[in-house]
Amino acid sequence: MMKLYGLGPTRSLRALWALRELDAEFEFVPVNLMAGENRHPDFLRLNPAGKLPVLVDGDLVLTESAAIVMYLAEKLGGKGLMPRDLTERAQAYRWSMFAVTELEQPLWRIARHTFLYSEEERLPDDIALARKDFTAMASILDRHMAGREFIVGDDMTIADCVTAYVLDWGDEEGLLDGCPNLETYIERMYARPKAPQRIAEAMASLQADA
Ligand SMILES: N[C@@H](CCC(=O)N[C@@H](CS)C(=O)NCC(=O)O)C(=O)O
Repeated sequence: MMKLYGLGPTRSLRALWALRELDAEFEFVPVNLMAGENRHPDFLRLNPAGKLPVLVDGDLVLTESAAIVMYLAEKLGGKGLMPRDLTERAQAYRWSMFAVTELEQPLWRIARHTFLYSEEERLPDDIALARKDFTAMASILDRHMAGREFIVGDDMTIADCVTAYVLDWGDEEGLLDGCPNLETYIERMYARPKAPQRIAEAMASLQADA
């Protein structure tokens, strides 16, 4: 059975979303980042970068949340998420890349300069720039979403799995105020019966378990 190594409010939510939408059988293996379990030699053998999520499927050990979503959609093809039409598939790749490079990177910079780097390393000015970068790119997607239910075509695709999570993250940062289409899009996506927890909810359950 496939194993997903992850933890509540992390990018493992993306992989979890794809597994659930595709009705895949899998075991969820929690990795406690706060306890440093991601630095244990056994985990580093799976991902030398010490990051979550990791998917293990037989001999395949796959890192990178977006790649995991794409792999699952290919592997369980026929169950959805990967458009059959080449042009639509190209658009699904395009928007997935847009999410990880244009939307996620500024959010990552905000996280790094807010709490991940040591206090001496943090650059408050970069937070302001990153907020501006995110907002500019989010407005591009907001315009694209006018009149659309999903990012590509008429059904949920990999692009939605990869992007809805990052928009929820942007929403946590209060950066979606000027993007009404994206606000309704994430509400709609997370109302799906197989959607994973939202970041705030996953964070709250993690704190309750601690
Ligand atoms: N590009 C990677 C990023 C993975 C990543 O940074 N994961 C975070 C949690 S969201 C992590 O495991 N951080 C632990 C660390 O960096 O020590 C992906 O999308 O999978």
